[in-house]
Amino acid sequence: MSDEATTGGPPNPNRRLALLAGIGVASAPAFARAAVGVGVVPGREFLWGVATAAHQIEGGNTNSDYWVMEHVLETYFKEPSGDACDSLNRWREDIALIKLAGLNCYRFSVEWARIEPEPGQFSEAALAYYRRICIECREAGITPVVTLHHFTSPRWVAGMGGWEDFAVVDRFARFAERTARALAGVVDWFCTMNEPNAQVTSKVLQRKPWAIEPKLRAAAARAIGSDRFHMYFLGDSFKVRDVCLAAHAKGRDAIKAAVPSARVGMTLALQELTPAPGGEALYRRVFAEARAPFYAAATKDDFLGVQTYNKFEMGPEDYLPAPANAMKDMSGYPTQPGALAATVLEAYTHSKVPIFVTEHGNNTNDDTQRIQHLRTAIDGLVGQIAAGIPVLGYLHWSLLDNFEWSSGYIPRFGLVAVDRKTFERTPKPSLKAYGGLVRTLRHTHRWA
Ligand code: GCO
Repeated sequence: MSDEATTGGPPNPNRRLALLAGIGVASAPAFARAAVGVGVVPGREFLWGVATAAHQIEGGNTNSDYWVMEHVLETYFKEPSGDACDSLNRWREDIALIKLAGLNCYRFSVEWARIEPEPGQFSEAALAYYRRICIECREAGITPVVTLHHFTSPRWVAGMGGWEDFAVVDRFARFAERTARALAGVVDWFCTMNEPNAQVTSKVLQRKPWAIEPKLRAAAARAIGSDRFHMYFLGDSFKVRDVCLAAHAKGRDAIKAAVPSARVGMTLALQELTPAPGGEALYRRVFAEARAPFYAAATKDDFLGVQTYNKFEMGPEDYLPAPANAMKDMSGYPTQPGALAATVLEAYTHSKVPIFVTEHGNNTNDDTQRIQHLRTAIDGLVGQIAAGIPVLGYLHWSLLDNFEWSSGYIPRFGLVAVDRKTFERTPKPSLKAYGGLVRTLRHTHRWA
C-alpha cells in the first residue's frame, strides 16, 4: 500500500551495500545456481505477471467489513467500492489481457466474505467460481497465485473481534483449508495474508491517536448489529500483528494439509527506508516492530512476498519530505524505482527464503513514467538475481485501474484503464511495453 509505506533495517546507512557485497562473495556457488534456473524451485519457470485483489476489482462485495466501513456516515473513504471493475463478471476479459501481453502469472485474491458468508457456512458456488478462474488461467498458460486474505474480511469477523482477537486464527485456518481443498489440483501458489506488517509501521510512526476511530467503529458496529467492529487496519496494531502471524502459520499448515504440493508465503509492505541523521532510533524501532517478527516467521515459509512502491528517508519523528527533484507519484510520494532492488535484498538477507515480488507499481497518470519506472525497477531486480538472490517472479500492481481503498478511484496503478460506467478495458502502452520487456529478457537471460 503506497500510503501505508513501511520499511526497516539495521541503522547503518552503508549496510545495504555491505550486504550486497557479502552475498556476492560468500555464497557464490549456490547463488549461481539460483541465477541460472531459479534453482530453488526446480522445473518452474520465472513468473512474470500482474496482481489484483478481490475487493478492488470484483464489485458488489456487500458482505465484507470494508463495504460496511465505506457506507457509514462518518466514513473516511473518498467513495465506496460499488461495482469496482466488475471483474466478478469480467474475469475472463482480465485473464485474456494477461495472456495478450505474453505474461505467465496472475495473482488475485479470493473473497472470504463470499466463500464463508456466515460462520461455518461455506458457499460451494463461490468456491467453484474461484476454481473456474484458476482453470481458465491454466488453460491460458498462466500460473494462478491465490491470496486468501487481502485486507477484507466477512462482516461477521469484524463483529466477533476481528484481527485483535486470537479467536480468528482458527476461523481463518478453517477457511484456508476449505478454500485450498476446493482449489486442489488447479493452484499451487498461495499467499496467506497481504501486508500484515503495514499497520504496524503506521502505528510506530503515529504520534497521536486517530481521533475519529472510536466514532467510526461505533457506527460500523451499529451497522452490523454488533457491539464491536474490528478491521485489519484499526485498533491495536501490535495485537493485530501477533494475531496475523498466528493466523499465517496456522493457515499455511492448513493449506499444506489440503494441498501437499502448495507453496505458501505471506506478502509484506516493504518500502525502502534509510535513516537520515537523527532518524536512527525510529528507523530501528520500525525494523524491530514491523519487519523483524515477519522476517523471522517467513523463515518457515516457501517464499516471501515483497511489495514495494516508495523510498523514504527516516527523520527523528517521521519520514522526511521527498527532495524537490525526486520523481513522485500521484499522491506526492517519492517513487525511486531502485527501491525494489533494495527491498528484495533486505527481505532475502533477513529471511533467507526465495523472494517473490508479489506487488510493485506506480500510481501515475503518466504512462510514459510508468514504463520508465517499470524498466528501471526490473533492471535493478535483474541485477539482484545476477548477484545471486533467488527470485521466483515479478508481479506488477496492477492489471487494472481499480479501487484504491480509502482513496477511491482516483489513483491510477493500472496497465489497463477501466471505463467507470461501461467497465470497458483499454490497455495502456505500458501493458505492451511490459510484455515486450519480458520477451526480451526471455531471450537474454536463461532464468527468465
Ligand atoms: C497494498 C495492497 C494493494 C494496493 C497497492 C497500491 O499494498 O495496499 O496490497 O491492495 O492497492 O499496494 O497501494
